[in-house]
Amino acid sequence: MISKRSGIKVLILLAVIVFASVCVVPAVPAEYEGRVADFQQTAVNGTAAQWHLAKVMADRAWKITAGSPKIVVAVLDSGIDIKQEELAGKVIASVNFSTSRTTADVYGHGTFIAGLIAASVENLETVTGVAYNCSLLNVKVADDAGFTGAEAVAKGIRWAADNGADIINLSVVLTKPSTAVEEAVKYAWSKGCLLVAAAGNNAGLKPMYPAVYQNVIAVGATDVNDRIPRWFNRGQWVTVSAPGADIYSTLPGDEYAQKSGTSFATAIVSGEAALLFAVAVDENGDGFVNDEVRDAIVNNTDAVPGAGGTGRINVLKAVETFE
Ligand SMILES: [Ca+2]
Ligand SMILES: [Ca+2]
Repeated sequence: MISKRSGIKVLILLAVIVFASVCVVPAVPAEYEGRVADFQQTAVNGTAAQWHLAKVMADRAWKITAGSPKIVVAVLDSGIDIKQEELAGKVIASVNFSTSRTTADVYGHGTFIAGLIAASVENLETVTGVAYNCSLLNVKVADDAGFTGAEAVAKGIRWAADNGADIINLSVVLTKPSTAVEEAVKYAWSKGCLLVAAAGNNAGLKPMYPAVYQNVIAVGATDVNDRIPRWFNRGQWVTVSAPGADIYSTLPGDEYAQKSGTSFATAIVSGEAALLFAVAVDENGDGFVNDEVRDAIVNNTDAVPGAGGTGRINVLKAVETFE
């Protein structure tokens, strides 16, 4: 299917390295187990499914802020199943820049991203988003086989910036630079949006786009034991790392699964950003908080040997900087 495409070939992060049905989930460290169980009763292969929430201390950050429906995260992806039980009422608008005929998520990637960011806190048996009170924009840029292109991504970024997005989640990877995408990134940043993008899963050093562009938070992956997955891109251009291996979230049709990839680490950082937008202060008086939120994320990580960027995110530490 790639051969049908002209110009830059883009693959939405097929971050589906591991599915729940076949994976062996590493044990959750003892210090996290109790807190994970407080929020997530579901276990996958005996492990607390959403271990990432406690690992990045999102559950403790919620005691300071649980975000707000006024904070809007645009998910530029394969669409979102707006009827997913965990996402009811979260998606405030949908738009389609892909070649698909529908804004629905046939491929199943965008719904997984949406759940990590905004899944309801009310149904504790399944999934809770890092910023479970926030709202979502369903910006479909990838077709029903998961492929997208620079033109769709650039249009999606501009549409999101013009339609109320505070954060733009880009779990997509272009292997070549694109002036259109770079200009769209600059435009969105100038409108106050924070852009968060995946570093990619092909274990290389080569820059990936749009992650490498200025002011975009480029996200690498860690696992449950704060080790670095072998597939993670290790370039110096990575900004921060977040949990991206054996991550549990929502699929279309009220299904759930565990998957791995920097796509999912990216969504967790977007969730952190959504919490921060609810409390951030425009300290430098430029009219926007995207710069303060970016700095709070980047400067409040935990040191993890080998992790990309400044380390693995810590949502509690970052939220506390605005207290
Ligand atoms: Ca839930
Ligand atoms: Ca500012």
